Amino acid sequence: MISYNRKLISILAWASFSAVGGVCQNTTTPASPKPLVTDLYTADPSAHVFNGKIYIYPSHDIEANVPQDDEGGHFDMRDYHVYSMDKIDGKVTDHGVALDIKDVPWAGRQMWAPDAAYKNDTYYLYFPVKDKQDVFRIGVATSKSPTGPFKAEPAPIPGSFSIDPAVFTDTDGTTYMYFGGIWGGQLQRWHTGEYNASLKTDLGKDNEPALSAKVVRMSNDMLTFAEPVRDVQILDKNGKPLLAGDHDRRFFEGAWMHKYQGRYYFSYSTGDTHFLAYATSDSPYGPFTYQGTFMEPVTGWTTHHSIIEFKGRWYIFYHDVERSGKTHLRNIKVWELKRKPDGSLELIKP
Ligand code: FUB
Repeated sequence: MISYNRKLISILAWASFSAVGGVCQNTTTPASPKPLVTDLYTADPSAHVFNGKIYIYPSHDIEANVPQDDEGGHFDMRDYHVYSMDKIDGKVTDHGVALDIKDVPWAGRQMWAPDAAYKNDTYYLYFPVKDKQDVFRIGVATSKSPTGPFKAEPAPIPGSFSIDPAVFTDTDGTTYMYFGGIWGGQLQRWHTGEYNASLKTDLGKDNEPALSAKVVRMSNDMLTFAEPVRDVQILDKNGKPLLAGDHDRRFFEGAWMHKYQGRYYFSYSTGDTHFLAYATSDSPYGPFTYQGTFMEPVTGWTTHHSIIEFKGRWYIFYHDVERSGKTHLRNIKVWELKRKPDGSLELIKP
């Protein structure tokens, strides 16, 4: 019920925002956050700066006529497009289909939120998709161009599971993958290390530590994990792990990592409470200390973002459902991310 009230407030706030035509923040962001793509539905935008240009790797939402359920069956996507922008309020170029599910030999259904990385003179596209047994795995595909087309490896990354890969290369050149998502993202099904298909949402143990996102160092070839995956532990200010029942703060899905002035910022969606939250650490492995919400709910159920620095300013790419009003037909947007002098993130009220 709490979550429905919040969504209602968010929708009313959004309606009044739209009615007055939005607000003007400054000259480097658009006058109001408009959908960046209007001919397709796009979501989960992972943005990167490669060779001085912004590239966006989103999900490509489609109307597949699958009924909505708590496991996200209605998100039945089948390919990826890559987009580029020379500047933040500039033209958005669609580079066409970068990877199609029919070209991933092990894939079954549901191509969800991807991410990309550059190393070894190669671009890597990381993507979660259910295998033919309906278990989410993370695949990797390569290209010599940031816009693809990408060629998928013949099998998922060994030892990978769940969804929402976010790949971060540290200032020392080491690359890490953060991943995971509960409920439809299946993270809870792996909590013993073995897959248990009967766990549909979470573990139902509200007073125990929340399920954690995962982090793993990538091998130099970027195609495999270099070590066993670890938990991304999020602690409160007293050093206690966030609890599973703490739906306003605990990790749900949509991890992202960025580094600012030597600190690691782990940001994520709280899922059923629809916030974007963040936690910080001195290490890419954590433990991370919870810092707060930095974006209030958008329209639509899901909340998924990425954060980049471009020409000395920071931006958040995210999605809402302005164009369709439907949870599974989303549109990506960009907005400036502001910080307080101590590095903490200012709250965005969409
Ligand atoms: O796009 C499908 C799923 O919805 C993503 O993987 C989640 O992060 C949520 O945005």
